[in-house]
Amino acid sequence: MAATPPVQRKIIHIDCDCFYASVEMRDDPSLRDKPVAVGGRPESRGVVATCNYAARAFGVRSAMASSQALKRCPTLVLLPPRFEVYRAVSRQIHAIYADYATLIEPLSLDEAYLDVSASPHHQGSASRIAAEIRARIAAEVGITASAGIAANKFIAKVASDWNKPNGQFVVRPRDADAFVAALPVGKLFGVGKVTAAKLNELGAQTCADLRDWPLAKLVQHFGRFGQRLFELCRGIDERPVSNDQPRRSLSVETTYVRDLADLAACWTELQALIDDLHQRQGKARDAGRPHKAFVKLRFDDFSHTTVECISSAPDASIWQALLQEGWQRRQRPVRLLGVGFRYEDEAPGAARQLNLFAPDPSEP
Ligand code: DCP
Ligand code: MG
Repeated sequence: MAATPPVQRKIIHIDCDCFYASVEMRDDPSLRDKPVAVGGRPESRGVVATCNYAARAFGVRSAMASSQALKRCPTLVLLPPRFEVYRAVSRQIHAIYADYATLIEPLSLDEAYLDVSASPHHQGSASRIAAEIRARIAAEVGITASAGIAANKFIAKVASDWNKPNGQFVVRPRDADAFVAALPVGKLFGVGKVTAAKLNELGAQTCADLRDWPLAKLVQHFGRFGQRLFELCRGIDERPVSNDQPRRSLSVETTYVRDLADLAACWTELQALIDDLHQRQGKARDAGRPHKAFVKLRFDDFSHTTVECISSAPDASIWQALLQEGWQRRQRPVRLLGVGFRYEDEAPGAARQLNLFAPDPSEP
């Protein structure tokens, strides 16, 4: 007999505020009132990994070229990343989470879902549990975190951004319907920029707009994902909090100090990346058989493109064809190349890290 799920779940999504930058401000309090970013140097074509909220006020953002960030904010303090320190801090935070829930799904170094439906703490009040976790992170680790509390993962994740930084937001079950109705479609889990633009073009700006669409129309435009959209725009998300999720993608990429001038130069570099990818695939015990292979290119004008095909064991000719097609699309010098595999059932934009706490060979 299948187990019946609890009537009402209590999920906390918790996410540290400007994580790498917070750790840097903790370790050097003189940075607190300055705009701070962590990332690569502009001379070596570095990008911003993250920045504090003072820097965000100048328009600095994650993944922006550092040169661009310094243009927007000339007083920006740009620090090199210290990944070992961030990993140690992450371990401390995840140990605190473990005091409050047995069902924990880590999403990244600074982010996790906790299912506290059966928690004995604070008479089961998820809001009070979240507040206590955040207070302990502040006191014991020295950085701040924000939390969202709701009956499912999708709403909890959106809610954790609501009172960020250093805040929390509860969406009670009776308020969930109105909360979701007002959300722009881009907030839906799995809806990236491209899908959001397509939905907007088709006339849906908010989840309320999308609710007017019959299921058949959603499936017609978005295939299998249409069914998910139908549920999500109504606030329905039954995904369990799971600490044992299958891998969805594996990739390696490199930004080159000097642009790769032509297709031949790209192919030489791509072969090294493919070797690296195969090595990582060998080490990733949770990686099954890939479903698709992809090649990603970023050009000197920062435009980028990804080409993929269905293949579980691509040989050199397949990789070469993918590269060639990507290159043909712009025919410009290339600053970044990436290769990767996708596995079945990948939710868009949901790439998982290889292992949260292992050294990541793709890091600079
Ligand atoms: N990160 C990165 N490159 C990105 C995005 C993030 O290297 N494009 C790193 C740096 C971040 C950390 O991951 O500190 C956590 O990512 P988040 O998306 O949670 O961003 P932050 O914690 O920095 O900021 P926020 O306060 O918005 O959560
Ligand atoms: Mg964060």
